[in-house]
Amino acid sequence: MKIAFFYPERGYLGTGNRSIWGGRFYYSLGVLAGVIKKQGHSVSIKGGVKTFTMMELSASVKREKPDLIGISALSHQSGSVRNMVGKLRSLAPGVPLVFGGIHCTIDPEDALLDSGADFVVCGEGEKPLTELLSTIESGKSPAGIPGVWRKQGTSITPALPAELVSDLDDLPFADLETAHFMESDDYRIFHRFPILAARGCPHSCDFCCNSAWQSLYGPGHYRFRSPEHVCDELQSVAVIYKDLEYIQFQNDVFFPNLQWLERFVKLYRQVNLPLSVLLSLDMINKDSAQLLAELPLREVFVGIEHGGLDRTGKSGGEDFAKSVCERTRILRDLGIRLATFNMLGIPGGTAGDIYDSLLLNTHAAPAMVQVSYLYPYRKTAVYDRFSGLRAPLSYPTYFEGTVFRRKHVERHLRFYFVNYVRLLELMISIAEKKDRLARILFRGLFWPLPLSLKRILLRIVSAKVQIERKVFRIRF
Ligand code: B12
Ligand code: SF4
Repeated sequence: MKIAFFYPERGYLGTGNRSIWGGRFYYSLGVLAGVIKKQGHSVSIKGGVKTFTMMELSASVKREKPDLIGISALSHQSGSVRNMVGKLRSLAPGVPLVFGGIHCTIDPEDALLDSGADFVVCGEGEKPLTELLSTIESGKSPAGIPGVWRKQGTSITPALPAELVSDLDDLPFADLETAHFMESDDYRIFHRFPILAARGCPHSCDFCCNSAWQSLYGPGHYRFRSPEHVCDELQSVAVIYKDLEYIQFQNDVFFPNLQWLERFVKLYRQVNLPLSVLLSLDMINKDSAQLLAELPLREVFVGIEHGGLDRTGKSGGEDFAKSVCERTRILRDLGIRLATFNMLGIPGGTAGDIYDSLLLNTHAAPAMVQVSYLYPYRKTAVYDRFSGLRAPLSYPTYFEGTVFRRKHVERHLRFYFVNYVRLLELMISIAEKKDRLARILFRGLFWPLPLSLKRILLRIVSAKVQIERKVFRIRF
């Protein structure tokens, strides 16, 4: 069968719907394509690494004449999916339309009703999609396949959760050609290869959709590939793409335990490209850091997020602050470059929380920070807790339904958001120089002053303090 995948990437939509970036490589879609190909089908992917217009979509469907159309999307692209489904119906009447991805996993019924697709896959796509294709190919009725929700007219047939891939080493490497890796910004601009060595995450942060995976599958959803499988893939990629500058591990927790890390460190010598990894603070101790230091690390990302709140959204208090200081120091002492994730806009958050976040960052002394808005995704704890902030069903931007849309809060929080990195640089410099007057003036920026006064104060502090250490801001 001929399968055409569409991923309606619209770029990262900033304020005023301006596209800030686009063109990211979607590793898991590359794997899904590989699985389908192995089953003997031909596969094409459009989107993801490059946006496409409706005209391009039409031309592609007319040219390829697919037997089944698959659509993948995050929640923010769900509006585009609805428009696409309408168009695809007239372009390819009778061709089954299957929608999958995290948006469908969170709420399959809603995704089915809202998109108008024939099928929605809830959970991991490999097993349900291969089974669906075999069933359609053999002319049987596609009923009762775990993970595959179906819509016929107005009636919806729910399904049991899709079966998980129990051993991730059974999956093929991502099909880079089909997923157009060479056209992605990851390759063209950043010269990096993004990879996932794991699926799932052991934690359950209030704002994260990981809770949807956990409620479907329980703790078993957190799985790792073997170091051998990961390094084999990286070696084969490095042979083809000789100008790669680094490897970007996108799994939320870089390693599951010390044995895995030890083995990985040995095998990675064959690859030996710089690598960028994500770690949760609790994975950092003297033993793991010693092993990490043997790798050619470019940087280690850790989540500080917001105002010393721990991952359940409660104040982590001194314990959390102490943990940030101690664990980040272990890495710094070994010369490992740090980057932090920061999240602004937690409902109910105050200027004081932002001050605390900056203070924690000052202790961590990162070389880079990534700042993003909290988005209240449905079926997350944050969404349930702050019912006043409910996001609309469709998610046209990254700002609808966030605290930044609330007028009186927005202006003040935006002041800190826009100036966050500058404030951090100032705070680090003031701490290093032990300048008492500058510290008092700086503290004033967090008093309940009118915004115009805060702006003037920021200018005064900036003029007084010479920033000696620049912190790089990652635009996400
Ligand atoms: C790797 C990753 C990225 C990568 C790759 C992007 C991508 N599209 O996944 C990068 C770094 C580019 C990225 C960027 C962003 N990400 Co991101 N990312 C992830 C992460 C950590 C892993 C994704 C993954 O591969 N999971 C494992 C695979 C197995 O799951 P999957 O991707 O859902 O795919 C499976 C099934 O859903 C299904 N499937 C998927 N598509 C299809 C299609 C069909 C037809 C079928 C049948 C099945 C199917 O089969 C797949 C294989 O089993 C997730 C967290 C998570 N736990 O999922 C966040 C996550 C997906 N990201 C998220 C967000 C918000 C973003 C950003 C907006 C950044 C931000 N501001 O937070 C950008 C936007 C990117 C974009 N426009 O595409 C959110 C999405 C929330 C939502 N409800 O939409 C998540 C869930 C994290 C969170 N905050 O909770 N991300
Ligand atoms: S550590 Fe990261 S992936 Fe895991 S639950 Fe928290 S935010 Fe989500």
